[in-house]
Amino acid sequence: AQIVRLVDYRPSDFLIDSVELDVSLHPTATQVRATLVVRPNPDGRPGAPLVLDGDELNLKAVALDGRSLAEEEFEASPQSLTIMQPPRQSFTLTVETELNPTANTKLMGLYRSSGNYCTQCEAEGFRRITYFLDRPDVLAVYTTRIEADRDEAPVLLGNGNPVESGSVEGSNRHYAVWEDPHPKPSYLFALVGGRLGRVSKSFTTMSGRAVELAIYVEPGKEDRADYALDALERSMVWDERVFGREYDLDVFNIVAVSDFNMGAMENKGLNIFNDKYVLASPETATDMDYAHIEAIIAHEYFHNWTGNRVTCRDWFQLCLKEGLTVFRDQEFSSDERSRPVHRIAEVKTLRARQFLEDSSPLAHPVRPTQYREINNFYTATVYEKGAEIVRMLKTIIGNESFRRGMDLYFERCDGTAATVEDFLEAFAEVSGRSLSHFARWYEQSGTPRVTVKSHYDKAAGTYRLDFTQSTPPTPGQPNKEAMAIPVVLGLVAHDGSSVEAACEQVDERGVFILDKAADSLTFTGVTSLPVPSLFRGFSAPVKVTLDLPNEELLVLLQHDSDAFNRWQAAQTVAMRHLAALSNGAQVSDEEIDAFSTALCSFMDTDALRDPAFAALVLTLPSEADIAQEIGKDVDPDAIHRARSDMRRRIGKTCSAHLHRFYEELADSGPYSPDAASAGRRALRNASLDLIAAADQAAGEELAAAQAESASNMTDRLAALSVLTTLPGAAREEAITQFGERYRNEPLVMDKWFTLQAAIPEDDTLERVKGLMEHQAFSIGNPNRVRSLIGSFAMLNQVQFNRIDGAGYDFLASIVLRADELNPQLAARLLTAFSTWRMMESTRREHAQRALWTISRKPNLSRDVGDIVSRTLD
Ligand code: DPP
Ligand code: ZN
Repeated sequence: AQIVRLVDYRPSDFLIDSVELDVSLHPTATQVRATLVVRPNPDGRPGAPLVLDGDELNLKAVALDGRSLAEEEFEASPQSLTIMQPPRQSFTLTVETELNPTANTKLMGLYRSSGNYCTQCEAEGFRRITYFLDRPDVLAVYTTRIEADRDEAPVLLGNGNPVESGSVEGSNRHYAVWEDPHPKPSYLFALVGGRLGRVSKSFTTMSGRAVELAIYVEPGKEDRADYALDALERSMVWDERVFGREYDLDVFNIVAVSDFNMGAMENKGLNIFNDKYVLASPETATDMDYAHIEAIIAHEYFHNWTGNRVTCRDWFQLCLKEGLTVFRDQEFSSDERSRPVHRIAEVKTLRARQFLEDSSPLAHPVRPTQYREINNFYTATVYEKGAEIVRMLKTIIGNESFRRGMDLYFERCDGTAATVEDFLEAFAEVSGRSLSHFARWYEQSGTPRVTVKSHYDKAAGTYRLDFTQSTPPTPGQPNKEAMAIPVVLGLVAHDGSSVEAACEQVDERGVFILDKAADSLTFTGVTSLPVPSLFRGFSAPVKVTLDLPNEELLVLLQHDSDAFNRWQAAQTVAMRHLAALSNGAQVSDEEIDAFSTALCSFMDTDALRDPAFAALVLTLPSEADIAQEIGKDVDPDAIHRARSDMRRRIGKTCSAHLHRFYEELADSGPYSPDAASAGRRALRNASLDLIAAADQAAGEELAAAQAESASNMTDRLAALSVLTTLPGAAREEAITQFGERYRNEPLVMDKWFTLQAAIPEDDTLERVKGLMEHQAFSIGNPNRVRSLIGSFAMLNQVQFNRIDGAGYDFLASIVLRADELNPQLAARLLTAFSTWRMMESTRREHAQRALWTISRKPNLSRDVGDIVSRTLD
């Protein structure tokens, strides 16, 4: 397949100023007439032919300035339409295509979900609707007329503002016309037609304009959209307050659909969401679901400025909108909830997904330099590491310069298709700093490793920290250069007081920029041995190796003023024990006891002050985290045993505390999804998990009772999750009951699939195969497939990586089956193999064989072909 390269970018030879789309919806024969006003681009090649992109299109007619084109004047295939000698000035091209939305299982372009019509155009889906210059640097204003059967689609929605609607004479059809005055790239186009319920609310912007906000959902589920609507309003207020950004249309519509490849899509004025990220009620959604809904509603809304008003020049710049918008939604969630708790959650995700990707054969720069299939670059690296870069930039230049830089970026780039260089230039200008070294974060892939050694000279009163950094080789980048790494740091005394010591290279905010391969900091006036607290708030996306003994790290758990590093200290000590146990080393009872005792005293003094934080401290690194830490010749069974063993030992030592929390934090009053209430539930359920690890009988009794009597989904699911770790009749009974109770709630059945797929026992693979026959499962629905198959492959370390290779063979067969329907979904599942080189040799061989089987299949999609070849490389 063809490779697209950043260095080959050149401006389009033509521009399209306006688009009039007339779409007449029909289940199998939708008619589309596109009227494009086209002109040669002054920056393009003069006299070039006009080559429009298509994808599986069926051309019905083509006319230029109203005249039907003769056969020799154009060339058409399902994949493109070429006008050989277009006029040298502005002209009108009219193209008619016919689509079959019912047969569109790729969920790209125009398709049907539960009978409703909807679209997905990012990245290259608009070319599945009509022939077009389907690239983000071609910005046009759009008018859309949508016509449909009144019974089939009483609701008709488009981008922008509604301008007209009415009946089609002499038929049961009706139409609506939508006008979007803001020039936009084709990937932001959307339309919806269907039977939908609606909730709405009016919002007044900072300059006093009225905007009608509405969310459309499956009829009967309107009350489950209230939380999303509230989150939308809070997002709008926040973006005005924090970034001075106001909304710019008369309406803002969100539609929830049940078949969707991504989380959601920021189409101008008409966001389309995976219903998983809209619908919530206490009975069907967990605290985590509520948090995700809030974050994704905010994310898509924030795209209105970072992505839509300022869009991307080409797809290599994807991080320009995604990294920045993730940063913005993270800041929003931090302001709405608890900042340290949210920061820890962000970092856990970053490590679990992005660090993993960065150490795998799929590693790539935040701004890739080439791709075969752009859909495969909607990755944790582009999104999450992209957000970390923006956060580091803010740390380096300071809050005030950061805000001024954002203002300048908006002012300068509004209405344009911009690049990462345009973005950095705004900050360099307002701060007066060169960002050319910093820009390497966009170019160099791999996670830097920073090693720190400490030296205390009591007689001289000096304390020295020696830093070294290195980044391992990644595909296409054998040699690495030093990065500009902001280290936010402080010194903590053993009694908990903070040490005031001077060091020239550390500014008054505690920021030191490590921009060489090696550097040292010397603090003077240090009268007793301090404990260094480094990378406070996780100030850079790096892996840190510290020479501190466990006892000193545990001083930080107790005393650091930085909550992130308190949590990190406990994680680091736990990880040392877990890695040692997994590698077959003996860890003495005294050592584990020292850790457990530190947890107990933390629980005594602090846990109830911030239960959400305490729940995070009590949760050990996951099996996948431990595998990543070990890095090679991984034996997932040994890791599983080690983690179970450590949970059991902590559960025993801390038993009294855990039981006390379990009782004191019992459910009181009606459910509320707010962060404080969610935190209490999180701590109580984390306690239950450790109780069960230490005492199966006690755990089973409590969990079975909770699964039965819980008044909300968070507690019910947590109880069932604990039960899944305890084989036996009680578990099977609880699983059956849950499945019966929620059989008509697809999003809850997803949770049921996930829990069962994650059971770390030998018969889980058979269970998963059996569940594929369940009436609630469907191979065509991405949420179902990800819940059952994706969870098995990504969450169940021991069973996916079975020593007999059956887990790999199973995933390979599903990938091939899914690829025939939905390549994006298949490619996503396939990324579960990206850890294969880390495994010990027997598993490695099985995985390689399964990957070969996939790669040899004829007619693989470009999506799967690209991932499988990079994974094997
Ligand atoms: N809809 C996806 C997102 O918002 C891609 N733009 O991240
Ligand atoms: Zn996004």
